[in-house]
Amino acid sequence: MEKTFVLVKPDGVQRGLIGEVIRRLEQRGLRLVAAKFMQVSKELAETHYAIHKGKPFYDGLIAYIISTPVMAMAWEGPNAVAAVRQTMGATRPTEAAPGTIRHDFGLEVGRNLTHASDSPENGEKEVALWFREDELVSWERALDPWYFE
Ligand code: DAT
Ligand code: MG
Repeated sequence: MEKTFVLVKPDGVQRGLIGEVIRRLEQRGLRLVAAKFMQVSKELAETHYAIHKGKPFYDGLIAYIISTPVMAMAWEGPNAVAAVRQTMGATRPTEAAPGTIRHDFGLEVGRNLTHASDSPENGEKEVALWFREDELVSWERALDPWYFE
């Protein structure tokens, strides 16, 4: 089953939106695999965002992500990566479609509330970066056949 990594970033946590993000992903039919409320270390933040190193927004991005706790999660389902990216909306809240989290709750790219993996490969990589193998729960939901064909 395809897995994707999701963060409720510090602004989402501070604004009390952890439940809203989880609600939307559950409602969509995705299955929770792991969750951890945590303070991010600078080292983990830099590894997670290594691809953006050197960009003008990089230092601000790292400072933001380590500023206060985050909710880190792994979710799975058919096309989990694409489905979750769609639920989050475009990176810039003003470009995100109405009905997406970034549209419905956000204004600025540097306060866009959530992270979600952008490809199945990065989903695997990011889940492995943020969670130990024994933190991932493999389970079946009674309603799975009504979400997964
Ligand atoms: P996404 O989070 O949609 O995958 P990304 O990987 O391109 O977007 O960038 C990671 C984060 O960095 C993004 O959520 C917010 C921040 N960011 C990206 N582009 C930015 C910009 N031009 N100015 C400020 N922050 C930016
Ligand atoms: Mg990204």
